[in-house]
Amino acid sequence: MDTARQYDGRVIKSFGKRFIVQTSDGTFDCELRGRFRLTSEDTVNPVAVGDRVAIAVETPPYGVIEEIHERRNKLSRPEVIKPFREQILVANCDQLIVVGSVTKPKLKLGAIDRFLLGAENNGMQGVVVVNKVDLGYEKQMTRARDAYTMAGYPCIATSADSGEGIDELRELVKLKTSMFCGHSGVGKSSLVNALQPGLHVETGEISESTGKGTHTTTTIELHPLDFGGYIVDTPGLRVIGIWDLTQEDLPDLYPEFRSRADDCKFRNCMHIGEPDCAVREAVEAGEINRERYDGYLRIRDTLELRSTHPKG
Ligand SMILES: Nc1nc2c(ncn2[C@@H]2O[C@H](COP(=O)(O)OP(=O)(O)OP(=O)(O)O)[C@@H](O)[C@H]2O)c(=O)[nH]1
Ligand SMILES: [Mg+2]
Ligand SMILES: [Zn+2]
Repeated sequence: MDTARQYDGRVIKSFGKRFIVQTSDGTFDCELRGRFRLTSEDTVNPVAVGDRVAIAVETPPYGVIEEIHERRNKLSRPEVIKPFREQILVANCDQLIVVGSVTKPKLKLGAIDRFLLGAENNGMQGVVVVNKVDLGYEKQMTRARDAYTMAGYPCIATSADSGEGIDELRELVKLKTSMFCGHSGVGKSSLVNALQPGLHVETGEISESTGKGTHTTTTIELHPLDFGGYIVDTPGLRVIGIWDLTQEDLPDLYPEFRSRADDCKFRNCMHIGEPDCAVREAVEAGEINRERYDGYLRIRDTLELRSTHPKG
């Protein structure tokens, strides 16, 4: 006789073959029904942190994941050991909160742009947070505001130390799933702790490919917020979610280019010097931020053309 109780829940943490699933009735320690284990050869983890799942609980606190609900989006990377396999870092993440600091370390718009590309490339809302405004450096804040509000991104000034902007940030993350990213030392963990004191975020190990073969395991965790929503903290990374990009993909990932590209003479205009390019004209007219545009050219230079890319 099947006396198991059924719940819908969210995977908030995983340890190898075990998944912690949060439900309206608390959290359960779950494993997978056998049939999920042998899914696609191309995927490392058939169930990812962030997945919405149906579970059966017979002997609390243990349960079994019976079904994975359709994913709205996912953020993945090539698996470290077998790079042709996909490793999903997080599923169903609404926002990428891209954090920079006015100083210590100094503000790098190019770094923020790269993370925003990761958001655009994976169907997440990008949000820019410039932290440590208690240290002054108003010019840096203005520089960021010019670049990102013109591009259409929310851009807020915060200080985890003084509390400035924390209420505004809390409104932005409320009832959503948000992943904090940005270079090391900008104050991601401090902001997460300021949002919900006592959350006591410990960042797991997650490393990026350095091209030198130094990798470690990945531990990503969704922290439920008292006021609704989930937060994922990450340790300093340089990129996220753009490992498969080619030069041709890039223009579409800049909202302020996207909205003008229809007015370019050429349908596949890359906005790099073609005649009658509406994007270049907007840069000249001060309607597209020049630093963003120059950054676009620099990032483009680091990418391959599709014809030379495995995905081509
Ligand atoms: N003045 C000032 N210092 C801050 C602020 N936020 C964080 N810090 C300091 O900056 C340092 C780095 O903060 P963390 O929160 O650890 O930065 P992080 O982005 O999580 O860094 P990683 O985990 O290494 O990626 C710590 O010494 C914090 O005390 C702020 O708003 N103002
Ligand atoms: Mg941290
Ligand atoms: Zn153009």
